[in-house]
Formats: sequence, structure tokens, C-alpha cells
Amino acid sequence: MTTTSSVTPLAESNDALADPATLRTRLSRDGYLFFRGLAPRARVLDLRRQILEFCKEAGWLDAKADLMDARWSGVGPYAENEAPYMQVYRRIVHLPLFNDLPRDPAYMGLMERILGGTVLNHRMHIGRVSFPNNPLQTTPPHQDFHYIAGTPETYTIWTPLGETPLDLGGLAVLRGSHRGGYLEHVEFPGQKYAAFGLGDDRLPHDDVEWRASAYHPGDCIVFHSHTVHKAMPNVTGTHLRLSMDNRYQRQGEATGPAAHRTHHDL
Ligand SMILES: O=C(O)CCC(=O)C(=O)O
Repeated sequence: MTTTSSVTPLAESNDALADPATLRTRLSRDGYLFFRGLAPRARVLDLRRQILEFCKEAGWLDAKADLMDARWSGVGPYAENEAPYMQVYRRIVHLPLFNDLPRDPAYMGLMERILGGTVLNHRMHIGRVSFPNNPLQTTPPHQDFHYIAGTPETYTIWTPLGETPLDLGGLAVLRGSHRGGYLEHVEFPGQKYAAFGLGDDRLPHDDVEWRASAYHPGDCIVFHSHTVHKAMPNVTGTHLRLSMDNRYQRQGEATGPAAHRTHHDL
């Protein structure tokens, strides 16, 4: 297991933003690109506020704390596919900003440079509210290709919706793990969402390394559909972690169902 104290920071690629060839070289070498402050910070924080309003109405937040602090009330913890979670999540998935933000010029422009063509942003946008005190319901190691299918040349952009120190449980990527292609996933009994993943015995071990950083609003990670990644557990005991995953590929290439459906068909 990756502990927050042992994880290697992600390499930043802001220096190559205007240089598509370097972006592609790094992406094909490492399986990911990490950018500080590339995502539209004000819109990211606006979406955080809108999601937290729903969390507050559901009683998940400490009413005495500042809304944007996302301080947990102690109700739950809940995870995706549990009824109280899905009642809130249905509202999140229908927020206009939740559906518009993934097509922000900052993301689309980046993906155009990387893909070198017209970009298709998948209709399936995924939002995550990760509770503390729920380590077993942490996103396990997996490759998005298992869930997305279509062309392997599909990329996820993971965006933290707020300050995300390591102990809040942000994303970790296994650098270099995309090189071996798709790996057979197994079902994890007891996992309430993202139930298919990769145990230690199925992960590549040569020339790979878990990487994660403390994230700020506006940061984002781009990774290949074969790059193994996972969440780190939210061990704060006190705060909710919010984030979003969006997928991009070249227009005209093979698509799987995720390109055309909303998450859970909500
Ligand atoms: O944020 C998470 O917990 C997991 C995100 C993820 O697995 C993804 O972006 O594909």
C-alpha cells in the first residue's frame, strides 16, 4: 500500500504547455502529465460551492463551519451506489456547470495539442465526494480502459475540486504502468463502486512508481486509459474530498458506451 509519507511527487509539465511534441513524449514515457493551475480555478471553485450546497442540504457538512471548508458532520460515511449518496449525486450530475466545465477551453485546448486533432469529450462526467473514515471505499488501482473501452488513446483529466492535501486522499498514478497495455481486472467483493480493479499481484513492478502530490484548485492530471491509478484514502477524519474525472479522445475514433451516457444513466 502507498502511504502518504512515502509517495513520490508527480513531475510538473507546465514548462511544456506550448510544446505539443514534448507533451506527447512525456505522456508516452510516463503515462501521465501533471499541470499546476491549468484548470479554470474560479469555475472549479464555483462547482465545489454548488456541490457542497447539496452536501449541506443532505446533512453531510458541519453547519457551523464555512461551507467551502467541507468539514464533515459525521453523517455517513457514504459511497457511490449507496442510496443516500446517489440522491445527492443525481443532483450533482445535472448541474449545468458540472456538464459544461469539462469543455472549458483550458481542457479542450490542452487535449487538442496532445491529440493533434478535433477532440471528443465524453458525455460521462464523473464527480466524487469521498468521505473520511471510509478507507475500504477508496478507489482501488485500475485502468480506465476497463470502464471506458473504445480506443485506448482516450485520456482522463482528473481535477481536484478544492485544496487536496495528501491526507485528504487525492489521485495517485503508477508512472509507466501504461506500457504493458490492458491488464485483466478482477472483482473486489465489498467494493461499492469501481469494483473491478488490479490487486498487487496483477500490477506491473518493473520501472514503475506510485506518484501523487498535494493538489490545489486549478491543478489537473491527464493520463492514458492504460495508466494504472487509484485514490489514496481520506484519512483526515474530518473533511470531504471532492474531485471530477473527464475523458477525451480524438473525434472519429472508436468509442465505448461511456462516450455517450451520463454516469449511472442518471
Ligand atoms: O478520484 C477518485 O477517487 C478516482 C478517480 C479515478 O479513478 C479516475 O479518474 O479514473
